[in-house]
Amino acid sequence: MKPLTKEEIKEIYNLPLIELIHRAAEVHKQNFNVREVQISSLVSIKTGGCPEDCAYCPQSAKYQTEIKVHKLMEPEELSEQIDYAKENGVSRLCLGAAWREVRDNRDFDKVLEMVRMITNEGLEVCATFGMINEEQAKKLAEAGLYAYNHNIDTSEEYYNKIITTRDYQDRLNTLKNVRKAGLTICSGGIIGMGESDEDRISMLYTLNLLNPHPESVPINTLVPVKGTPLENQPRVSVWELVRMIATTRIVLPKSMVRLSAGRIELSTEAQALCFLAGANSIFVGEKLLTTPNNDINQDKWLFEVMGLIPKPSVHQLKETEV
Ligand code: SAM
Ligand code: DTB
Ligand code: SF4
Repeated sequence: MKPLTKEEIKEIYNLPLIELIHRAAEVHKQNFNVREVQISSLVSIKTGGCPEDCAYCPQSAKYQTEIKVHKLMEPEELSEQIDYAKENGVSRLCLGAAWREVRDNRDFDKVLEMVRMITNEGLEVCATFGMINEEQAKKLAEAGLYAYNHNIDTSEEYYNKIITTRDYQDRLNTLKNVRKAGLTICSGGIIGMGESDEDRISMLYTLNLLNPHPESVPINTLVPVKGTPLENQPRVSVWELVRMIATTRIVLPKSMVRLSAGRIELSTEAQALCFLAGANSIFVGEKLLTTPNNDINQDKWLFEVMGLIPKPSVHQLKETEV
């Protein structure tokens, strides 16, 4: 697909909201079974103490936050999360580590073991470990990793207001390495960090230049955490979130659009509007990485009311084809 220009994306973004939602819903229906929503859950396998200075992040060692720092988990400790996934229709487990980059050491070997273990259980595994080189991405792919999450977070123009310890190009290089290893890409961003509409448009422009498009695009709203530089940032309105989701759906028509951090602030009606505007993936479970997430029983109720069904993992689909 030919990438859209910034102007074209701007036109979509600025459509009257009702028109925008209708168009997004159409695109959604053309490309997906609208009843299916991918359910993922997160496990923070190494928490806090990160040397980067991402202004939104409670896990940066540069800020005094109330999180519990924890060294890398042992693979055996994952069994509880695997059981939870199986019991709750979760098709993807996303492992998060507060690292600047992956290092070739014993911890990396342990992580490879975790990826093998979860893949063997028929779940898709996604990892978000910071920067990686091509060789490391290949090792993860060989262990069975399905996706790598690495968010571009915001526009190229706004990036250095949020992070100074790495630049935008570092992010894009990691995404290239991930692609070269044959992994699928999960990359999106955060709204509500003080960026302008232009920045949101510019972020979607960058994502749409990736060829192929990222298979998965998380749209997070900032969770302001005490102790971080963004702790007092006002929350974005539901309408801005719906506008962003709908634009993402139209610009990246075949990508899974994930309603990610900040979902706990939304009423069930607001979440329903997000699904209507093209979101088709969520995180479930008590916590995201370090912050609270929605109640699973409420999520189940919402699925029932709207007639949504959990999307099976690629491994489960293969099994049913045999
Ligand atoms: N260290 C790795 C990295 O930065 O790629 C992986 C973990 S990092 C916590 C994953 C993503 O979580 C970030 O890129 C950011 O988009 C999101 N995130 C972190 N803190 C957040 C917050 N307070 N609100 C919303 N999203 C957040
Ligand atoms: C993403 O885009 N959002 C998830 C996942 N990818 C790793 C993480 C959200 C983290 C929110 C803050 C926290 O719980 O620490
Ligand atoms: Fe947080 Fe990841 Fe930034 Fe580290 S690199 S501070 S874990 S977002």
